[in-house]
Amino acid sequence: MDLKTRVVYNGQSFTKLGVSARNRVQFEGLIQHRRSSHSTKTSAAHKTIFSGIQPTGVPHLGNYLGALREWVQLQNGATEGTKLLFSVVDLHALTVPQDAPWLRNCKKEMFATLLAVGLDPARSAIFYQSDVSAHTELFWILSTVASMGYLSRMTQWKSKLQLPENTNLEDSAARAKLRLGLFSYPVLQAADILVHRATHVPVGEDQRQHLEFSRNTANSFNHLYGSIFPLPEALISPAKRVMSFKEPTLKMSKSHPDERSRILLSDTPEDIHRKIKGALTDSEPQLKYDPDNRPGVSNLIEILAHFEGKSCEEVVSEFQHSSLGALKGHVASRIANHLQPIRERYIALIENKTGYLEDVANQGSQVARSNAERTMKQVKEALGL
Ligand code: AQP
Repeated sequence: MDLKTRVVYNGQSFTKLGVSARNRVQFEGLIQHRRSSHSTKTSAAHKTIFSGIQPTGVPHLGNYLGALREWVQLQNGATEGTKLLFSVVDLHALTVPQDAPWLRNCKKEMFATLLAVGLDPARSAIFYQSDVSAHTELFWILSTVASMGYLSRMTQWKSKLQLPENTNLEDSAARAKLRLGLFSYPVLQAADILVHRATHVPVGEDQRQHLEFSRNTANSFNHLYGSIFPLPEALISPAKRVMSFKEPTLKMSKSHPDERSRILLSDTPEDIHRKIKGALTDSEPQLKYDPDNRPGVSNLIEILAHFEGKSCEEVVSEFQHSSLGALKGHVASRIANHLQPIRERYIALIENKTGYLEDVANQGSQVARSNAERTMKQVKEALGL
């Protein structure tokens, strides 16, 4: 079935995007730069790029700048032969209690967003994690080599349960609240990456710790059973941590209770202007980039810098004679203009009744399944299963 030529929305067909020579050079440069800062060597001939996002709500600006925009850039600049796999990691969403109709809807919204931002099913396998059972099969196998000590030191389970960072497993609050799924979530994430033998994983800074854990787990497995998994390298986005508009010392998050703390990719220009206008800043008269002491205004400067491809210093010098209100207005317009076509594509995809999203998901899961099964065959042979 040729999905490329079948669907046209708003006069725009969802076909493969051209790979310009410039993009290709940028991509190669990015990989090369990052490879040189790691000890692991990966063959240029076997690049596999994998990443995932949880269906816990429509993605926000942090997800976009920290992950999704990078995924699309990597896809558009990828050389022939690079494997690209992107997953809506629905099993991870189960680490907190879910309502079935809500989750079903969130999955669809997330899938539509991945296409709306520019992932191209003709180039990338886009799939739901739960459609590829090898992810959970490898999760079990990796859990037999994953270190409990390492997992207990990780921050995610503590922050999700709102426990202090120095909490350990002996702590009574941890014992009462912690479930095995939340605790072992990084093992499933390692399986997501390793089952596709990913060499490069584009993520936001908050995922660096999980990537290190994946490498550690791959190493433990390889040491015991033979060299099956490449050690995946994190491709950390330049937008490391986009901060909350209401609590700018916390990262922007889908699950924060205050919806004004984040801009969603589906927000209208009016929503965007309202949220930026209400963003918590300070009363200092002079504009200054100082994330430690002035996190609110620094967050706005950083966001603008990411959209305009400038440094924070350049943004500050451009706005040094302007009011904070003028800066806010400019940031809001910049974001609104950038997100407008994404929002239009998103709405068209969500309203489409032809089964297009399901077709793309089926196509993506077939590719992902066959890729994962090749790994599982080797893993099982190595284990004697
Ligand atoms: N604020 C952020 N700044 C930069 N990057 C971010 N990412 C998330 N928040 C920011 C990156 O987005 C990708 C997908 O994240 P995820 O949904 O799988 O999980 P998350 O990191 O837990 O994201 P949220 O928004 O905070 O979701 P909830 O509230 O459900 O936990 C990742 O690459 C992440 O780095």
